[in-house]
This record gives sequence, structure tokens and C-alpha cells, in this order.
Amino acid sequence: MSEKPTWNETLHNGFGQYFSVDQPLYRDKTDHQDLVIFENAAFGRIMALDGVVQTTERDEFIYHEMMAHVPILAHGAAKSVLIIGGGDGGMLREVTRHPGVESITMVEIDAGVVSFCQQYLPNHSAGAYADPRFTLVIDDGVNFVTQTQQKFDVIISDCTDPIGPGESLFTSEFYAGCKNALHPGGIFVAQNGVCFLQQDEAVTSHRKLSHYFSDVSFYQAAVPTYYGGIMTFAWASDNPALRELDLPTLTSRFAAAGLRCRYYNPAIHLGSFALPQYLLDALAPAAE
Ligand code: AG3
Repeated sequence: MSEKPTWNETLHNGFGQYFSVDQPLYRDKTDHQDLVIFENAAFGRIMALDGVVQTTERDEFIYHEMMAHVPILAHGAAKSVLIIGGGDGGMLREVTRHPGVESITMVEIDAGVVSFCQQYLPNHSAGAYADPRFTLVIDDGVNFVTQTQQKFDVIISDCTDPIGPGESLFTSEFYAGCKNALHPGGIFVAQNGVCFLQQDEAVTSHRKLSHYFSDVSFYQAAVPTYYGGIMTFAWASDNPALRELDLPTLTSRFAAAGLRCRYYNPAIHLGSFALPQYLLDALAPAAE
């Protein structure tokens, strides 16, 4: 029997997922990370960094739509958006779909990820790098948010897990910088892993963010290749009303933006703030 080579994810101890490598496309160590891109029959092109799936052609829309449209539509008048990480271009693509957004800055530490993904995952950025509202900065995210004089309405931390270079994007220093780089009324969101398997990360992020923001919570979506159940996205602002908008308000903002999505809709937005009881219980002591 001939077996296809497989790629195994190494994120969780004693448990994980594998993909057949139907066609290897790229493998290299960049200055910062070990990057692979390959073709898989079930999920299309897959990009992984340091043994962890970052994005796949088939299910990336769920993650990118939820991290872009939930905060931007909740804000209601976002003009400036900062993406931290996001080197595959998928987040940028979704942010550019908002006609009301006037400037988009993306701060990616690894220029290699940006160029390899433009070459091998062109449908992620889908031309968004040419948007006249866009500025690319190759820099460390912590460095950028602590140094910049600019202010943003929405900050999206499209980071890796807190392993390797991405670890700095889960520190108090980074969260303080983000708070400082937000306009009043601004919203910060961040990828926070799958809470069933990475509950400690959610608890830690919640505790750290609560030092800088008066309203800290999570919202969620199930992304199949972020294996192990729902992914939680950290949510931080100073206004609890921003995550309690009603359906008519969200529906009219969604219509005004002229978006057509494959995962996001106003009812999904509303429901995504409902969290499982085990997570709420784990967060409760941290909130005291
Ligand atoms: N970065 C988030 C990948 C997180 C995977 N983590 C996990 N399975 N726990 C995605 C980059 C997409 N733009």
C-alpha cells in the first residue's frame, strides 16, 4: 500500500490532527519561523508555522470574517484599523471590504510570510495589498504599539499561539501598548486559541487585559482546522454596550457596509458573545 506523506500538528500534547501532503509547495525556515505551505485534498492550501496550522484555503473565511467584521461593525464608525500579524493577507482582505474604513495599517514581524503567502496563497489577500488605504510595516508588534503616536479605532491581533515570536503578543506590555494606541471608544480583539484545550491562555489574557480595559470578554467561532472545539477571540474595550448591540442595529450596519459573507451575519455576531459555562466559571475568579 502506498501512503502519502502526512504533516502532523504538534500544538497539543498527546492529541492532534494530521493532513496528507498531496503536494508540497514550500518549506523553509525564515529568520523567525519554520514555514510550510502544502496542498491537501480536504482543505486546499495549508500554511503552518512552527508545527501549528495558521490558515487553510477552505476554512479561513470563518476566522477572518469574525475577527474583522465583529469589531468593525460593533464600533459602528471605525475609520482606522490596525492589524498586528496577519501576514497571509486574509485579515487585510476582510478589513478592506468596509467602505467606511479610511486607513489600514498592518504590522507583521516576518516579511517572509507576507511574500510567500502572496505567492502561494494569493486568494487570501485577493489583491488587498494594492488598496490605497493600506500601509505595511515590517516590525515587531509590541515595538510598534508602544512607540507609535498614531491612534486606531480597531486593533486586530491576528497572532500565532503564545509560542515562539508570537508570545510577545500575549504580554501586558503589548496590551498596554494597544490600549494606548486606541482612540476613546476603540476595540481590541485577539486570537486566543481553542478554549477547551487552551483554557489557561484565555484566563491569562483575560486577567492581563483587565488591567488596561474596563470591559474584557471573549467571543467565539468554530474553525475546523483550529482543532479541538470553539476558538475564542479576546475582546477588550471600555464600553460594555459595544458587545451588547441589538440585532436591528447590527443588521442595519451590516446592510450599510454592503457586505456579503460566508460565515458572518448579524445573528452569528450576536450569538458569538455567548460563552460556555466552563469558560465563564474559569474566568470568574480572574475578574474579581
Ligand atoms: N493565526 C491563528 C492560528 C492559531 C491556531 N491556534 C490554534 N489552533 N490553537 C491565524 C493566522 C490567520 N491569518
